[in-house]
Amino acid sequence: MRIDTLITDARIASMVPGDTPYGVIEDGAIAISGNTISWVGERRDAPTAFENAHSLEGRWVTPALIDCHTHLVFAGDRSDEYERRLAGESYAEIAKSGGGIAKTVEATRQANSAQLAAAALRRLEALAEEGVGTVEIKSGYGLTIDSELTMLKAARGAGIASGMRVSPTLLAAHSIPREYQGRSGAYIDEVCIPLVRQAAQEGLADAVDAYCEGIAFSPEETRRLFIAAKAAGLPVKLHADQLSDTGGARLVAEFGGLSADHVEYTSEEGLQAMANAGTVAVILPGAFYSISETQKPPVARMRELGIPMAVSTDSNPGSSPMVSLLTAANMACTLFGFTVEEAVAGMTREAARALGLQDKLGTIETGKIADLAVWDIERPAELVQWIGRRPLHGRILEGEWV
Ligand code: DI6
Ligand code: FE
Repeated sequence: MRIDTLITDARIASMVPGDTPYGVIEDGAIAISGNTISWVGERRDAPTAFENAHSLEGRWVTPALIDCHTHLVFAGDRSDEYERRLAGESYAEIAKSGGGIAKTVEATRQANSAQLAAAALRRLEALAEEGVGTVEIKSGYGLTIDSELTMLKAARGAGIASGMRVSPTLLAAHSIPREYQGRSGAYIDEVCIPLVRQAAQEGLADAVDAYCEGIAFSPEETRRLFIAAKAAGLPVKLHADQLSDTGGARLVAEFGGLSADHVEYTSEEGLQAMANAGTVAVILPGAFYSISETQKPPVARMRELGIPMAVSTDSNPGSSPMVSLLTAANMACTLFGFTVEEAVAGMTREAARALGLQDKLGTIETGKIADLAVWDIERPAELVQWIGRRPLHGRILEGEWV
C-alpha cells in the first residue's frame, strides 16, 4: 500500500490494551495511507518507502479525543438557574417549576438552523483546541417534529463547518413539552416515534437516546421508544439513573444499548446487565459537579465487573455548562477515582465504543481512521492533571493536519 505520510520520532500512546500502560511505543512511527493508519510500530522497523515524512520531534501522540455525550446545539442562556441553584433550589425543583430544559426549548424553538449551527460551532471549536476530533451531539431542545429535525441538521452543519466528525443522536424524549403536559405517552407516540422513523429513513441520526427519570419519561415509555428504534434499525443509549434508580441502565442493556450515561444511582442488577450486554458506562462528572450531586457513580464496582467506562462533558446550558473534555477527565479522576489511564481511555477507546465506532476510531492501530492528537507534554498524565491548560500541538483528522 502506498504510504502518504510517515510520522516519526513519536511517543505513541496507542491506547491498545496490552502489556504496556497506554499501549505506549516510546520511539514510534505511524504510516498513514489516505485517511487510514496503515502501519504502527517502533521507528527502527518502519517502512522505508513513503511520500512524505513528518517528525514529531519526540512529542506524544494519542488518538484524537472523542466527546461521546453532548447537548451543544441550543439557543439561549440559563445562568439565572445557576443563581437559583446557588440559592438552594435543586435541579429537579427548577425543572418542575417550568425552568431548566423547558427554558432552553423556548429559546431553541425561536432559532433557525444556521443560528443554532453558528452557536454550536463556537463550542465545537473549544473542544477542538483540546484535541477532540469526534463529538456526539444530541437533539432534545426542540421537542416538535420540525424543531428536532432542525437541531439534527444544525448538528451536522456545525460538524461540517468545524471539520470535526459529528455523530448526531435523536433525543426527542428529553423532556415533556408544555403542549403535552400530563400526556407524556401521547408525546412519545405522536412525536418521538414518528421522529425515530423519519430520522432513520433520512439518515439524520446515528442513535436514539431518552431521559428516563422521575422528571421526564418512565421506563415503560422509554421501552416503547426503544422498540421503535430497534425496528427502525437505530441503536439506543440512555440518560440512566442520574437522579434516582429507575432501572434505566438495566433497560438500555436489555436492548443491547451502546451506553448508559450518568449511572450515579444504578443498582447492582443494572450493573450486571450492563456487564453482560457490553453496554458502556458514560461518566459525566461535569453534571455531578454542577448540580452538586453527592451520589457518585459506582466506579470501583464497574471496574470489577469489566464494564467499559467512557468520560464525557455532557456539554449543555443547564446541568453541565462546560466545553472542556480534559476537565471532565480530571474530575473523573479526582471526584470518582478513575485512574489517569482509565480517563484517557474514556476519552478515546471507550468513547469510540460508546458511539459504536470502536472498529474505526479510538486507538492508534493499523486499519483505523488516522485521527490523532499531538501534545506538548512529558507524560500522558499531564493531560489530565492540569485544569484549563491546552497542551495540544496539533490534530491530524482523516490523515490530514488541521
Ligand atoms: N441530563 C442531563 O444531564 C442533560 N439532559 C439530561 O437529560 C441536562 C440538560 C439540561 O439541563 O439542559
Ligand atoms: Fe446529557
